[in-house]
Order: sequence, then C-alpha cells, then structure tokens
Amino acid sequence: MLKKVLLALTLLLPAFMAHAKDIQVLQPWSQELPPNAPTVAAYFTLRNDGNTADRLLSVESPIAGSAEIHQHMNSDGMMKMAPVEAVNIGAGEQATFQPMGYHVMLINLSDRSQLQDGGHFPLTLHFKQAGDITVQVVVMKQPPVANP
Ligand SMILES: [Cu+2]
Repeated sequence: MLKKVLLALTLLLPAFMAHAKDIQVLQPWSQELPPNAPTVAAYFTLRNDGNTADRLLSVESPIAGSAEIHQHMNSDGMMKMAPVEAVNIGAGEQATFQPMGYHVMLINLSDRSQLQDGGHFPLTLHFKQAGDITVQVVVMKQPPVANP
C-alpha cells in the first residue's frame, strides 16, 4: 500500500514541479522535412506567468549535435536567419517561435528516427530564472492551426 502511494507521489512530482514554473512552453512542434534535410527547426510559444522577466539563454536536444536560437530578419529585401544570443520574455508576456520568426535550429542531427509526422523528440530550454524546462516537440506535416 505504502509502495503504491510512494509510486503515485513519484509520478506526480514532475507534474507539480512543471506547474511551479512561471514559464510555460506551449505547443512545441516541428515541421516534417525531407529525410536528408541538413537542419530541423522547432517552434513553440513561451508564456511568462510570473512577476519577473525571464530570458531564454540556450537550448539543446539529444537528437542534434548543437541547437541555436535563430531569428528571421529582413536584410536588404532578403529574408535571412541569424543566431540570437537570447530571447527576453517580460512578466505576463509571451514570445512566439514560428516560421519566419524566432525558431530553434537543430544542427548536426544525430538521430532522425523521430523526424516524421507523428514523431516527437525532447528539447531542453535553459532559462535564466526558470532554469531548465524539457518538452517533447511533436513533428507535424502541417503547422498546428490553433496558436495558444
Ligand atoms: Cu534558423
């Protein structure tokens, strides 16, 4: 009996801890790409439910040798993407990572087994205040319709 209770507590703990964070990572997704695509992008919405500003410092995923925070920008009429050092999210604000905007770029892919429609892979986001948050990025053929 006690064992069952302990097991239940252990299972619940991560949920509580995730809930205690001020930062929510909503609807993480990635577009399905041709199997030999050199890089893969991940998107999500960051929401800061807290009373203090936070900052996304870096990201990483076990399926990629490296991961960078990128932004698309218009430079001389051409849309280009470039790494950004960090992304600020003010208290009560949100930041949307989406195609043609902020995105996470996964480089040197080491495991492509999940990179098709319906697959998923872990992505860990490092925040200055909230610490590490790991989410499962869902791979989709079509971008999700409803944004949170
Ligand atoms: Cu990029």
